[in-house]
Amino acid sequence: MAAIAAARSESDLLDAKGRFFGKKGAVSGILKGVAGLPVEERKAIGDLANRARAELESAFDARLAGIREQERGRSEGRERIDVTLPGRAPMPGHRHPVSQTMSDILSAFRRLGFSVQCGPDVETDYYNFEALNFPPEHPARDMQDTFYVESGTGDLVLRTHTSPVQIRTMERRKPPVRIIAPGTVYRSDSDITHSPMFHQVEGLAVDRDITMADLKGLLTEFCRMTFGPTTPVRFRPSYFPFTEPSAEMDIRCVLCGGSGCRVCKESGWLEILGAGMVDPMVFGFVGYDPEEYAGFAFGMGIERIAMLRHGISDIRLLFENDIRFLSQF
Ligand code: FA5
Repeated sequence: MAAIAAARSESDLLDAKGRFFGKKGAVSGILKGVAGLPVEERKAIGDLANRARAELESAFDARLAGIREQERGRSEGRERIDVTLPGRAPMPGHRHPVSQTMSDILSAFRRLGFSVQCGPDVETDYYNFEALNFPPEHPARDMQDTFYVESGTGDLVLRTHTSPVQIRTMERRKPPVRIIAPGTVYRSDSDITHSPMFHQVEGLAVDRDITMADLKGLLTEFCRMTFGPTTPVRFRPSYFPFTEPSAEMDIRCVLCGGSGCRVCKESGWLEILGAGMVDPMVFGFVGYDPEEYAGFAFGMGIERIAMLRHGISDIRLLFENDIRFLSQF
């Protein structure tokens, strides 16, 4: 009885049971010995021994139930859910700096009277190049290092710019046209200011009496809205097959303030867009009369603008998806 009472766990208790009731156990020994007793003692000793065994067995069963009950209580205590503890708040996300910049740019142009148009990422050679006055084999095609898509016909590309949306829009509509076209574009480019996949916003305005002064005025106003009224901007002559004359627009490097750094390649300026007056050849492809209408177009790189706004020195940071970097914006 003392051994049963002293057992602290189920295995202690089974040990004790083995010692008394096992083949060579004390109780088993007594029960076996009863048979060898003189007849007159056999009945009395036998009764006593059986009673003792029954008492021990029921003490054993009671202790076993008690130990199991205790263990259940202990594990329930360990596993209990405290419904009064505060929950774990999910980390709130926010828009990627490229998406933020994109939507700011779109809303600036919407306020300036432009509406949004989209086009496909996988384009035909005709829309990406030919209708934009890049004839086959023309050296201007080398300005954009193109990813070609295996298509059997050999004329599909991942669009290298958003300019094909100009053609798609003018094919569908008569002037006046005032659209912007945001989207993803692809080039085989990779360094601290160029990535193989990036974003552009295209702009196109066609109407009677549109001049280069309208283009300069619009883009200067856009830069004021996006970079603040005091950021210096400049226009440089440039070349695109689908605009004539063509220009590129730079803003003062916000990382070095113009003194020269790795990002602006020591020039103090960062190119943000290409632009120009729509070439009459392009109007020929879409059936607009160049004697009646004139237009301007521009295309800007969104990553470049996000980098300038936030002082980011390497374009690749925008695509590595390191939360420590992204959570700063
Ligand atoms: C163009 O893509 C012309 N379609 C722009 C245009 C539109 C000119 C309408 C005239 C009229 P460009 O190749 O220069 O031009 O690219 C435009 C902008 O995209 C650049 O100023 C730059 O900001 C950005 N850009 C170009 N390549 C990359 C690249 N690999 N990674 C990130 N940004 C890039």
